[in-house]
Amino acid sequence: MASDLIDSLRAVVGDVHVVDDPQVLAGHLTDWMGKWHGHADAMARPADTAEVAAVMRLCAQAGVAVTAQGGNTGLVGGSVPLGGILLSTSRLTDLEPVDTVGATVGVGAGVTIDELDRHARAAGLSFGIDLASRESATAGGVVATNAGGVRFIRHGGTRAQVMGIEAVLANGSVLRRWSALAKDNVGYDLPGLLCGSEGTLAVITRVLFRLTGLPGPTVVTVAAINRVGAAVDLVAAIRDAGLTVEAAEMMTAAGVDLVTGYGMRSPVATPADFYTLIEVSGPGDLESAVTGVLERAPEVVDAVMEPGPASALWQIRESHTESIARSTTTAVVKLDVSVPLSELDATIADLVALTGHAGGRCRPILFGHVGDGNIHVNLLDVDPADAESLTDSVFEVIHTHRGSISAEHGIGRAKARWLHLGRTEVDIETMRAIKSALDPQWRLNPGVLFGE
Ligand code: 2HG
Ligand code: ZN
Repeated sequence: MASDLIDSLRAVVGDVHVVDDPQVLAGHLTDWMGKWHGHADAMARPADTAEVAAVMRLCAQAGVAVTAQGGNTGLVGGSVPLGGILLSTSRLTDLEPVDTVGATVGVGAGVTIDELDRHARAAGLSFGIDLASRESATAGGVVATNAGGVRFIRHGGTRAQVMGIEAVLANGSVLRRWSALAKDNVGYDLPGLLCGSEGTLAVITRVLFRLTGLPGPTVVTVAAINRVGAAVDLVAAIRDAGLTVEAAEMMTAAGVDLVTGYGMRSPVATPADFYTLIEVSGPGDLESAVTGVLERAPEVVDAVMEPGPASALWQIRESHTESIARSTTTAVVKLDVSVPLSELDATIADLVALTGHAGGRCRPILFGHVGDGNIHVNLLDVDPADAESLTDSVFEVIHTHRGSISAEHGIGRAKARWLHLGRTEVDIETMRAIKSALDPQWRLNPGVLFGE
């Protein structure tokens, strides 16, 4: 790369904010699991949208690739650069005052989800997206990936929270759609398009989010069950009792065994094949109401209940990803899939048959957001030579059950090869046409979504 570009970047963002020291850069060239590796000539840390625009103009003139990186907590290699300039959003951290009447807030792309939620809570509101990586994942990152998380069942995904976006296009133009109006139906939904575009269409610099009310007191229950569909029935029974389901998760015996090995407690005394964690809010005596539902549920083998949301029961569920990363002997194969709720039992049975009994090809740990039909298929100890064919087989099962190959993590680099399983030819051609229109040189986040 021309050292001229590096010099010009330094002139724009300041010397210390252009990092080309290989040792410092190294930490940004791999994901947190150490699974995806990349390279970049330098990392630029612009301070605001104007500086991002200047960086993008310089890279456009030089014909150099740009990959945006927030908390780098993604699970599909989407923020690991393949050459060019790594654009860090770490300095885009401003928080506008919360609009408590309209229930919105504008934030910089580099603000973490935890900071954003605390900011909203200080004003009596909350942010509808929550995920285990909340202290590192950023506003720009969750928007770029259209992240789901544990509150999807209650508030929908990130796209449902986005009212406006400020983003810099590949040529350096600033696109600003920033309307806090509840109704504003003028033309294409560009914020909706950029949400989930995984850094391939623009660099998101600021986001105007919709906020939600605080849920009030909640209880968290973990119920032991021997069929995943029993969790779906339990969610329905809780709703029938006039209560609100704030989250509905599932874990397996193997997953709970794994995390208890890393110091987590067992959720219930009676072992079972599956466990569902459900957080509930509602009026009146919540504990008695939930106890009543649990007692009437025919397939609940055992259950515990604690006040939420800070319950240690959540730690059992949320420590899965990290425990898996620590325990696997080879790069974990992570397949984040979804199926219709009616297909959950049959899908799990097929996945267990495929991964658990196929000659010990791997150690499967399944968990996820059962209320959304979202299963995180984690395959540990996979022989790297077997990873692709195992992935093919899992996706075949998902296809049979009318599911999606990516429920909430996106495509990134990990699933680009399988994009055709998730979308039709015309759909992919349309996406490519949009990519070419906004990024004619295909310089933004190379390798992601469409592959190399
Ligand atoms: C979660 O739900 C995340 O905890 C991570 O989406 C899932 O590690 C995974 O497979
Ligand atoms: Zn998840």
